[in-house]
Amino acid sequence: GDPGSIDSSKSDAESVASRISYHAEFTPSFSPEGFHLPKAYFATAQSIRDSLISNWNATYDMYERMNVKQAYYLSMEFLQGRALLNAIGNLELTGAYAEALTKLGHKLEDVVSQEPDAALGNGGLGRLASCFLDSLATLNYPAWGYGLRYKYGLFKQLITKEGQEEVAENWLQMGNPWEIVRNDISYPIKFYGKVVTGSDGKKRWIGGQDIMAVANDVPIPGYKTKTTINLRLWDTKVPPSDFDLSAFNSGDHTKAIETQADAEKICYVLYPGDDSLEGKTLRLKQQYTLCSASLQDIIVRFEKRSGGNVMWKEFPEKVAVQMNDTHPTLCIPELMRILMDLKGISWKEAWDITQRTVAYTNHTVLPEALEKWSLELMQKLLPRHIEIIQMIDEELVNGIVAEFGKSDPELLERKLNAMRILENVELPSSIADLFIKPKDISALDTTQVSNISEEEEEQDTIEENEKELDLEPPKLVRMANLCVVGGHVVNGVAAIHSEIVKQDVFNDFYQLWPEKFQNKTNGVTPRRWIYYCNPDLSKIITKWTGGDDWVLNTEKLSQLRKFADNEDLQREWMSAKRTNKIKAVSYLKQKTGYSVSPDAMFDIQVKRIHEYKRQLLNILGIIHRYKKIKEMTATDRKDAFTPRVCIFGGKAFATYAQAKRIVKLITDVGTTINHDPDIGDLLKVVFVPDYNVSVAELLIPASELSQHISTAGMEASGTSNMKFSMNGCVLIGTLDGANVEIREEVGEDNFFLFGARAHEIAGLRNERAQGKYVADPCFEEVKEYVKSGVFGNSYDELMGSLEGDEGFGRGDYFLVGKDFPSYIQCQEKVDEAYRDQKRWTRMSILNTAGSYKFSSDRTIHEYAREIWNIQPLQLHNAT
Ligand code: DL6
Repeated sequence: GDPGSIDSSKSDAESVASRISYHAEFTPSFSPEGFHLPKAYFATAQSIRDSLISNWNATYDMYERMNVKQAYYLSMEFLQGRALLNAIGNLELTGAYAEALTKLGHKLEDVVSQEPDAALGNGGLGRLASCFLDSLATLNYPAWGYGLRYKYGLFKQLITKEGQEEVAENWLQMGNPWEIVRNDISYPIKFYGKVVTGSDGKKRWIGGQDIMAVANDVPIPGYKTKTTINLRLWDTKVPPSDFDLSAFNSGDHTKAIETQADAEKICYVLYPGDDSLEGKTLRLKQQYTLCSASLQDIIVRFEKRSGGNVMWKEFPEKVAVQMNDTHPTLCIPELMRILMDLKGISWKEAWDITQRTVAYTNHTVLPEALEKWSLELMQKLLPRHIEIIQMIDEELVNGIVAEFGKSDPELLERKLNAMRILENVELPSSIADLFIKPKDISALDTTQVSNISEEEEEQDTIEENEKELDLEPPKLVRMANLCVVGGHVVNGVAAIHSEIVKQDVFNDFYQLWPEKFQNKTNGVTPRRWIYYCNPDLSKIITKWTGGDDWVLNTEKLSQLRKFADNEDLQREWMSAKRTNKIKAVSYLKQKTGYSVSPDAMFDIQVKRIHEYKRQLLNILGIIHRYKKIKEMTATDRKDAFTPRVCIFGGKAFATYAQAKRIVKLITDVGTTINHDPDIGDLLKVVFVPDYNVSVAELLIPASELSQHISTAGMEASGTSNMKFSMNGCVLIGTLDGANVEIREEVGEDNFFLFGARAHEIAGLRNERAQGKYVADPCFEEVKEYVKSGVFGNSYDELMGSLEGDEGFGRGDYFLVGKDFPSYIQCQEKVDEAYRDQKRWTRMSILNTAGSYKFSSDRTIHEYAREIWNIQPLQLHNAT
């Protein structure tokens, strides 16, 4: 029979069991005998995939027939995690699947844990994209994601004696049951070559290297809805005709497969090392592949849906393109190129269409993370795009001159320097003439020139030439500026961050176009991040809020507030937390070898390792605690400190040496403390290797305290803070990113706040640089302790970074020392609060209750209404 349909003569579980058995037999990825766990996982996934495909088809068909406006979320990262539990849960088949698998000899949870994480991302930016897809599908918004299908993801992190080591993450090794290869959907992608002007005056980009991008679709099911949207991931291949058979037959096998490897390597890894020119070229090729393939696909769909009557100016009424950070910036010149060179549209109209179509989300204010590409490299790889970018820059320059006039050359120069897309590139001469400074004019004074001997003049010229050779600054393309200019909306990802975007990072643009700037505070999906990852807590929430509709309407969570002191709820709440802690205890034992006590407070910091996120502050705080414990008598210790298990997790970028040193310090401190017989259960420090979505799903429900302690103003939002709060974890943090809004919602009594404020940071750095800084004695002591080698090494570079600017010194740019005393004091308050378990449980409940604003459903409604202008469309209404 049809394996995709449920047989109504059988119970759901029987029907599911027969679908699973069908796939085990007829969609085999394994040898026929046996039904071991990996095979059970595959057959189970394939059985649910049938339902997803039929819903996907129905959803697509409806969009096609109704010709609705669709939003497209372009992102270099999607951190999807596992899909199986989410899919069967969203289709409301969890019970049937659990029963069916039991009949077949397995437990659902064992089958589910066979699935490798789809780790096509790095951190918050990629996980946000995945949460957005979940909300889009759940809320029935017509929208798709576009990304790249990396064969190896980022990397797998091993923790060894040396600290972090990276190995390839071969997540596709066993195949991927969730992807559907669309061999009929592929687009040509060109690199290099040159631009020629045809006799009709049209520009054509010819020659160079041609590859193909092939579509792989991952169905994204909404929760309790038939709507199933699409994540289309591009894979790169050579065009079929490009295999050099004659080279192969003549024995030059390497040459024959070279072109193939050159195309395929584009989709090998996320963020390949970019220190070399080759690395930079590969990254740019990745970005262009994503933009070009996705836009070609969107345009084909638009043309098809327009029937025979394509009205290009209506494109923005059918298409919204969201650029997730600057990685997809090339959408702007690519859309211009397609519209002008391939569709024959004028510059003016193409620019209007482009601007109305694309919008840009900024996810970082770190200057080093704002992408700039070498003009020379782009000119080589994408010659036509550079012409277009130069033209956009020229129009921008003219606009700035028109706006700020020519009367104040200094102001004009400042504006041009801040806002131009091209950096260190000459201005058109008509404008450059405005900036001849008095000094330059005197240099033109012929009477002076005539006083200089020819020899001296020659010498000067040589020096000038040398200066030019040595110091000529590189010509660059500023992608963020191009995004701001080319898009109709720029948004930040939390209220404080959006203010910084307006007042600082893009202030000149904000003054010119205030209406472009918006805030969209991030959110996370309550399905994955409460309902599926924390079933025990979910049952309690359902019971106390009177139904499970909180999963869709998180406002309902606020009803828990009135029961925060209720003893029954408190008992149930603590018991759920304990169950989750016990699960975490066995996971930690299995992954790290350390045994930790479920009676201790679980204190967690999991996120990418970065100096601004200040894992260093956390570990120095732990060292301070360790030292104090050691200095006390055994009885004093017990009274003074609350037992804690301090858990860290996160990847350091492979070439980020300082971050890797932080990982090393944490693991070394763990080795010392965890083996110290004086300490016992009073303090444990564990670093969980290879942190990913699935590890987060296990740790977050078990957490009691979590740390979000970035230098104020530097964390755009943070999203794990939201997940922790939802799961009844109390936060310790600075006033940064979404912490600010979380604290407002959960109440200041239920958030441990410390540290300098964002507006104080610049002043504090200045003071520090001028030596006007009073060192905190405890901080100095802790640094000396580390330097003395207690943890096996003196950590010169790491400790040096916290000191002046000599030697290893970096002047403590992230103000770890400045915030250290208030952090330690705040941690003392945490210890005290935890000792009163009633008080702590109340804080925990109030965190969950106050977290409802941070559902990505809320965020997606805001994007849909205020940026994309798309409407929800439910399948059964339309059919
Ligand atoms: O907006 C999602 C996420 C924020 O929550 C984090 O605060 C922020 O660090 C992260 N930004 C990036 C930027 N990377 N780049 N490029 O990952 O975005």
